[in-house]
This record gives sequence, structure tokens and C-alpha cells, in this order.
Amino acid sequence: MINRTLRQADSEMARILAGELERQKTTLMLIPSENYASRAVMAAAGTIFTNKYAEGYPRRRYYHGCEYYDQLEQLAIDRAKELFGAEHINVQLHTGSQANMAAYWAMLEPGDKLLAMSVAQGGHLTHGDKINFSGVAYEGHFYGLDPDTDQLNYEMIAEQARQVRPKLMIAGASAYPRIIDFKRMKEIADEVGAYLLADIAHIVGLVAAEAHPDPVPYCDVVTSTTHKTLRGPRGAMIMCKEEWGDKIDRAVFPGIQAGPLMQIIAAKAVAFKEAQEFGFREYQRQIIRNCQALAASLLEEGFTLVTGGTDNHLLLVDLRNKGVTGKLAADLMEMAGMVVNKNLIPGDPLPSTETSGIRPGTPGLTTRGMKEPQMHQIGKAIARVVHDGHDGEGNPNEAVLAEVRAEVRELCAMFPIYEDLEA
Ligand code: DSN
Repeated sequence: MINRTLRQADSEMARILAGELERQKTTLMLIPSENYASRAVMAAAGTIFTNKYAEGYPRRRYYHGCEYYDQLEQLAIDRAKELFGAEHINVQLHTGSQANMAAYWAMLEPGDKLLAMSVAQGGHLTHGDKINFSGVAYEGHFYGLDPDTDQLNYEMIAEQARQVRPKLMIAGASAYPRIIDFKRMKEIADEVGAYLLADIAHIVGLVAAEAHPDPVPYCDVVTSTTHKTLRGPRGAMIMCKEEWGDKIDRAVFPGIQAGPLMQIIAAKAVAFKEAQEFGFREYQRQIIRNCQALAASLLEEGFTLVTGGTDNHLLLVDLRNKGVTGKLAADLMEMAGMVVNKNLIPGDPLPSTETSGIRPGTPGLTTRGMKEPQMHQIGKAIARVVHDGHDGEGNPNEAVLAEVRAEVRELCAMFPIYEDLEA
């Protein structure tokens, strides 16, 4: 039984996988938190390393038979340390949310105050939002954006920090298209006696390639995912100063996790190696150039961009002047083969299920090898969908969407992914 292929063992799942492979090959990935993992990363994630428990840490396991698991986890840790220059790294986190949970568990007591960017202005649920564990276990306080610029205003954040006196300040966002000044955040945290955590889940690849200022020298703890701009397997990690190392490790295991996913840690090690190879730095810089080219193309088409542009891998498009909601735009774009997030814009009058914006990003497009001319073409395709892809009452214009879908298919065929991969 264990020797059958997926197709032999479960034809129903194989059919679903084949469908998804076709979808990924023939659509444009515009979700900024997604990417196409390499064949090598996926191969490691699909290995026999899935078969073993390895609770504990290298050379300190609660299970026997961990010789190769010690080697693979140590390799992942060593490579990540070299890549990020961090003093201590834990690579066992299953998700970005769990990375934040473990960090808070290590740094805070229940009821302590944290100060972070609000979800409504671009922050993340796990930064103290009321509907998340982080807002139940801790007292969440939030800074927003400067209403005049839609950018972080460090004087305003400092003023709020003086009033709140948080135990922990969080720098990091899910939908912010500009540089974050971690050095300035550290000065604010020091002034009010707070710890500083950076959540770089989105920008981690840019940071690794020095295409975004580095938080590691300034922060007590840095949390991140490994599957977004870093292009590794779906997972997460925590970097910290040596003095936090034991507390962080104990918060991860046995604090909030038991058995680590060793096959995913192996895939993380592969991704960290790929991030040190020739071409990765250029890839990250091209992500930004592509995002700026997409921004320029959308501006030419009369779109409004929150902050007017971007310094990183994503854009926030305010659709209010176009007479469509974020949800309708994203639905229509999906019909045309362009998969994007609907997203709240600062001060959004609509709920998060509808929204007034979309959040396109370029990590996936750049992995396909696309450059500025393709970004220009995609900007025009988005404009066509938003302008002509509906009848003004929310109904799709099938003919226009089919034309754009055909153009998208052609573009995908010119920049193929996973060519000889079989489902
Ligand atoms: N996955 C994150 C993002 O897309 O920004 C949110 O959890």
C-alpha cells in the first residue's frame, strides 16, 4: 500500500492536484504573500522526513533515531543565521501566526500592553486584534498612518507610545507599500522602555537581499514566514538576540508546539541556500522594480495608489474613483485569470468582506521571469477588467473578461512555471 503513487492511491486527490497545477500554470499570481516554491524546495517538503517525530532541538531530542533530523535542522539554523546575521534562530514554527504567538509567550505576561499597526491601516490580526488570540491574551493598542500621507509617522507613533507605555512594540505590516524605519522604531521603543518585535513575514526576502532596511540589529525579536518573498515552503521562523534564545525556544517547544514538521524544516534549509545563491538578490530587486512598473502603468490608467506608489513588493490600489469595490474587482480579475486580494484601504468605509481596494504584488510574477514590459501589459489588463469587465451594476462582461483571460494565458505560456511537473 505505501508504494503506490498519489494517482494510484487516490485518483480523486490527483484530479484536484492536476486542476490546481493547471490553474497555477495559466493564471497570474498577483497576491503579494504568495510565490512559486522551487522544485528543490517542494522535493524536500515531500520527503520521508515526514515520517519522524523530533520533539526538542538538535542533540536535545525527546525521540530516538534523530541523527539526520539533528543534521537537517542544524543546517537550516546555520544557513538562516548566515543569511540574516541573527544571533539565534528557531526554524520550527509552522506559521507566521504561531511565530508571533510564541514570541509573545516568551516576552509578555497575559494582559500586558502591545502597540502595533492596526489591521484597518495595514497591520496583521496577530498584532493584538480583538478577534485574535493576541487581542484576548494581551491588551492591544494601535497606531495608524498619517492621514495626510497614508504613511507611518514616527512622531505620531512616539507620542502614542508615550501615552500607552506598551511592554512590546511591533513593527511590521501586511499591506503597507513603503519602507519601515526599524531604527526609528527602536529609538521609540527605547524611549518608553518597550521591547521591539519586527514581523517581516512579507518583506523577508527583500531584507535577506538588502533591498529593504534590516530589522535584525534593532529588534529583540524578528518573526517571519518562509513562503512569501523568501520563496520557501509554507512555514515560519523566529530570529532573536542571544539573550532571548532560551525563552523563545521554550515558548515554541514545549510552549505552543510539540512535533516539528521536519520535512518542512528541510525545505526551509533548501530555501535558505537558494536565498544565498547568485541571482536571489537580483530577483528581490526586480520584484521592487516590477512593482514600481506596475504602479506606473496603473497610474497611467487613472488608478489611485495609496501613498502614490511603492518601495516594496506590493501596491495598495484605492478603487473608489473607479466605482467598483475591492471584492468586485478581485472577482472580475479572477475570471480573467489574474488572482489578487481585495484589501481595506486606510479609512475604508466598507467592511473587510467588501473593501474599497485591491493589494497586487509582484513576487510570483517576478519568479516567472517577468520584467517591466510585462508589468506594463498587466497594468493595462487590470485597467481593462476594472473599466470594461462589468456592466456598472456588478455583472461581469463575459466577452471582455474572456479576451483578457486569453491574453493572460498567452503571457503565462511565454513565462512558464513547473513545465515538466506532473500532477
Ligand atoms: N497571509 C497574510 C497576508 O496575505 O498578508 C495574512 O495572514
